[in-house]
Amino acid sequence: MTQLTLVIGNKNYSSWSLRFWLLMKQLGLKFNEIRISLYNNLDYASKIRQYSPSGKVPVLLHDTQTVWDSLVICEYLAETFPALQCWPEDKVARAFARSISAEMHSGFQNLRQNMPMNCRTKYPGKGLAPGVQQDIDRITNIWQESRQEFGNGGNFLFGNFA
Ligand SMILES: N[C@@H](CCC(=O)N[C@@H](CS)C(=O)NCC(=O)O)C(=O)O
Repeated sequence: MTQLTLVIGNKNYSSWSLRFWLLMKQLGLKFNEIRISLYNNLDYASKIRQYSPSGKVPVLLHDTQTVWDSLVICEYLAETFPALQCWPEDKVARAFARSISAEMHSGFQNLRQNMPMNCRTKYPGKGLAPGVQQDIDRITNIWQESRQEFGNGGNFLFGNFA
């Protein structure tokens, strides 16, 4: 019997955390959740370090294995549970999905810095610093292209979720 635990921050403020919680829920995986409240107390960093060598969340604990950094967690889940289809089945769609995921993982710094996530509220126009609109335009473009090229089979960017 394998034990999966996802260590995350606050789902409202940490998009890194929310993404993996959503993915694992959507895949129907049974997992424990350890939630660490980020930034609002002094010892959150040492709590994260109990689980994460990088000092960042998300972290996946699978039996004795520790897996950190979003894209690697995604690849690990895909390898460990191949029947769940973490990535699109079609090779061309899969390459596109991996490309935009990597682009998201390493990019959009202007947007990240100036418009941090907070799902509970709206601040229209706040944080529209130089470069932010270009990031937003690129994301819109990614979504449109994904839907147009690969979205026929369902309502997600690549059609059906899995
Ligand atoms: N490259 C990492 C980045 C993760 C990341 O930046 N996580 C933030 C969550 S908002 C974090 O752990 N911040 C805590 C800190 O920097 O002290 C990944 O892809 O998982």
